[in-house]
Amino acid sequence: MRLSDATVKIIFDSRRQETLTAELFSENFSACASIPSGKSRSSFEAFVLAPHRAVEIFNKEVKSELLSKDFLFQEDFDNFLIKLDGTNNKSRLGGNLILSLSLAFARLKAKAEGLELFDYINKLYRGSLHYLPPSFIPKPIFNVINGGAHAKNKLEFQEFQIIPQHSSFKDGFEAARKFYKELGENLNKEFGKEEISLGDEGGYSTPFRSNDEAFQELKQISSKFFWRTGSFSFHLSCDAAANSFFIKSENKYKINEEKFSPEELYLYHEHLIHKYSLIALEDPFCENAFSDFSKINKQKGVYIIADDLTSTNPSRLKMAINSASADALIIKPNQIGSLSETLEVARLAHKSGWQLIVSHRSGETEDDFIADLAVGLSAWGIKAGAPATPERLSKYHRLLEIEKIISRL
Ligand code: 2PG
Ligand code: MG
Repeated sequence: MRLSDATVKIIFDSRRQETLTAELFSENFSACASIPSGKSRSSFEAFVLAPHRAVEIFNKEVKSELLSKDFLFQEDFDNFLIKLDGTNNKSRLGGNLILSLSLAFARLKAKAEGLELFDYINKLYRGSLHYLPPSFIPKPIFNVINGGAHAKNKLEFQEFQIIPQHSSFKDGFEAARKFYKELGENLNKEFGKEEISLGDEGGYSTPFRSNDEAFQELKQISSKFFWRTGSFSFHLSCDAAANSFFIKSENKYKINEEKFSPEELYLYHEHLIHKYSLIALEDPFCENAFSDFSKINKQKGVYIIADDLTSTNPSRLKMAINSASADALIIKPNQIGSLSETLEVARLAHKSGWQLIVSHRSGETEDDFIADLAVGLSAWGIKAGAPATPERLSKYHRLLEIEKIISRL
């Protein structure tokens, strides 16, 4: 496919920070993609180039190259940019610039082929020989209480989540909205309106004194739903994002003014997993703690999810697979910086029997690409924040749309 024009511009994300949006044009179609940004980033993520510099380098060095070529496949397009960058971590062109172009190209190509984006991704992911049309919507993981780097409160853990158990996404989404509303009303009563704000991902930020208190609140509401409906409606889960409360020089984790050795943190997690029947626990230890992850991964009945540990990077993932450090993987395209590489990581995890969870970033735009990505990969779950603010809702609204499309197939 030949491009007739290409632009990259600066827009603002949900934290009012500058980010990139790319638009690509072919003879008959055009397509855009915008880039999110993380706050609790690992050390292994693709380089993020300052947006002004990225626009400059795009106009000077990249645009004319793109317009002079004919790209038959997604991989040709992505590999061309990766080569043009020429560094290990995309520090010359920026992972953000490369990804904005890569995702816009995917949308353009899907349009040219007359495919829904999730179908286009599914075909790339499986290859035409093993093609199976997507038949379900991944479990939405709603982050309803924010802590850690995403909120100004005392909670060390970053995300306190609910996962509806409904068989349709539409019903689960409705139930999650009711849960979120009831949670807001309870917190208003307990703490007073002026003490409540929203964290970066739209979950509530309140003066809970401990992680335990936050889980307790979710458990109470979840039990009320159980009594009202007669069926078990929600699982609880969590992203501890332990990197952000790790003290490297001491090999300790700081929780509630107390310092925990990795062994003590293991026991703390074990207590929470059992007390709140957690179905998943993300980043229980810091980004290099492969063996501590392996130990907790022996726990039955709970998915141990790797995010900072693996950083959507194939060599990090191979290390985690070899040490059996987790059984589920966070997929964030901007950690690696192109769609093709994201798919490669997902394939590797899937081959090793890991579950996939496609994730947004804490600084988001209204771009809903990850909804199609999650469906295209037949992921186990999708993390897109609270069922509240517009940049989070855009993903859930696209999933509602996809559910309708799939039900007609
Ligand atoms: C995470 C993400 C998204 P951030 O840690 O999983 O929830 O946070 O985008 O700030 O890295
Ligand atoms: Mg995380």
